[in-house]
Amino acid sequence: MKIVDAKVIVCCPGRNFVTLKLLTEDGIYGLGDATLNGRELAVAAYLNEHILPLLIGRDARRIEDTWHYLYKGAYWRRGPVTMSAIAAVDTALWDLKAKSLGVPLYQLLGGASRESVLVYGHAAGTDLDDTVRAVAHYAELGYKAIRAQSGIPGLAGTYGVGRGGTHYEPAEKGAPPENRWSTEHYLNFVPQMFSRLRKEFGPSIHLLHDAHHRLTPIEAARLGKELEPYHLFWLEDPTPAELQERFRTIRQHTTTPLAVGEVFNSIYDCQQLIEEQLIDYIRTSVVHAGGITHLRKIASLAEMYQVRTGAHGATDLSPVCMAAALHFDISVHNFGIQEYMPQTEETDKVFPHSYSFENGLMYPGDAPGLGVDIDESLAAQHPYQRAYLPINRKLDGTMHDW
Ligand code: GCO
Ligand code: MG
Repeated sequence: MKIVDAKVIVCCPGRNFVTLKLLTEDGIYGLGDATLNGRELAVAAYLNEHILPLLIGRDARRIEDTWHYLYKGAYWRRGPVTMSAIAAVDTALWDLKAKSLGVPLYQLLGGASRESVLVYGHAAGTDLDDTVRAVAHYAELGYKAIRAQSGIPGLAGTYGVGRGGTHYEPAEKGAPPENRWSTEHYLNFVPQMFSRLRKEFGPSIHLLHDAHHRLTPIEAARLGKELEPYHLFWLEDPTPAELQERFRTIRQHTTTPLAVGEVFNSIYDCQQLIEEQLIDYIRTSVVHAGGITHLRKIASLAEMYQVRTGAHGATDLSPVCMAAALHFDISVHNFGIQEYMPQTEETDKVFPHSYSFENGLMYPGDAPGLGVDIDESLAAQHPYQRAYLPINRKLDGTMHDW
């Protein structure tokens, strides 16, 4: 099963996506997502200039060997650009292998460990009343787990607050949008928000919150402690995680479960967090953490320490990644939850897929491989448009995490 052709498809059906398509001599093709939000063309160039020439003529069945060939062979290891490029190749090879055997991918990953995949959606409002309405809307749509974000009194525009409806897209065309930040305003507001949400929606709905790396460990400890009465499913990215031992401080002070890892790209980024049980959920994704091959290794390490998976699944992860995530989620023993944000109609048309959502749960479907395709002529009608994620400044203008 030799690879005879490989191409990178960059398109913007509402937002930018980078997709790798590998074709074999048998006429079967596989797809992999390579989208790195705001830095898309770097991965496209890495693939085009440095990886594709190495793939032609290789045996598509040798997934593990190809992973190490690209990882060890590059000498320069890790990093989001390299790991997203390797992820795309790895995902496309798993897709190809499952298609060639005529089975949905999860059958090759050990088969289904559960009947469905629990997902959480994003409810966001400009103020507290608006956020209550947004959570109610998601509950009506059947979601059993809802992430709640809200505009903060005294701050104009906060990251994580959508633009209405169920569509949420942080990247913007043109220069990066600038938000203003005050930790004091934020810490005073968030416990009030969850107190209100529990009163309105009762104890059984799962509520989540993303702090988006904006706190110090001791601030995060305070927030986690104050949120304890509201029993969050998780508090996400309370503090930047470059220094993994920072989480010891948070952990000593609070029983609020912690989720971290959407920006990680290798097992080494979360090794200490997992081995010291400093987190409860690991959020690494197929596209940014080296593909299905590497993500399974992270999940296996996590399983030993009772850490569950909770993969990143925002709209900048394409339907190709979503499909791969669902095959991973349904098969891996220590699955926790999957993030899910519906894509725009144009995106769903460019990427027809067999996965489905029903009543707060998702299913990968039984089509061979990933069960997702790309309509290349439609993709060509949506050319790349440069876009950036926002930046965040404190009230005095200092750059801050966002
Ligand atoms: C999430 C994330 C996203 C990311 C975005 C970056 O939890 O879904 O924090 O909002 O910021 O996907 O590309
Ligand atoms: Mg997040």
